[in-house]
Amino acid sequence: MIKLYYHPLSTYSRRVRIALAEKQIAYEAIVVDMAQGKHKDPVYLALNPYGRVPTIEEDGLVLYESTAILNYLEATRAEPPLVPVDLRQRALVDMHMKLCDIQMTRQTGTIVFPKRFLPKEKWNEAAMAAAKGEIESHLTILERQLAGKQYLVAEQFTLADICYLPFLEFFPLMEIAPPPAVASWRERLLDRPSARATKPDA
Ligand SMILES: N[C@@H](CCC(=O)N[C@@H](CS)C(=O)NCC(=O)O)C(=O)O
Repeated sequence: MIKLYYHPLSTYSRRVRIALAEKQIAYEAIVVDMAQGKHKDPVYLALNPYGRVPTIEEDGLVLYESTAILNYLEATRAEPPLVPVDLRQRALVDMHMKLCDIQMTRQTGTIVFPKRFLPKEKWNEAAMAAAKGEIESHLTILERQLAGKQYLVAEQFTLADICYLPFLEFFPLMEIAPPPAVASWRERLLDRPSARATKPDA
């Protein structure tokens, strides 16, 4: 059985938990107590030398990096499919997964981490404003790509949507008002049972 090392508030872990839920894969969930620094404990570092979550372990294979884990789950458990059959569409899924990590995730962390975990006097407000601007520019591009569509690629919920989903949760906290097609895509994604089941409490 797959072991998943994760934290309930971790966005990247949530990607993996959503895919596991969508595919109804049974797994052993192991919380890494990050508040206690357990992700930097030598025991965990022996598994994932970067000291981050998520990590999965199956039959001696240890895998980290959420997008690599998503691709592994898809390659080993094809049903229900979370990528299109058509190879050109599949390539678009890969493109969007990559772009999510380049244009959205770090910028979201720059705003959300201080807002959730640091006192206001420790916020780097210039960096936070710059990150917000980068996200808004990215959303302008996504808006054009999502116009008239339900999902990013091939009218199908895919790994590309999963990559974005946990980060879309933070628009209110980031005070980002998404343009209309992004807003309805966001609602559609956050309403999925797999998203509801993995929504962080805090
Ligand atoms: N690129 C990694 C990012 C994972 C990541 O940064 N996870 C955060 C929690 S959401 C973490 O473990 N941070 C602790 C650290 O960087 O020390 C992935 O896609 O899995």
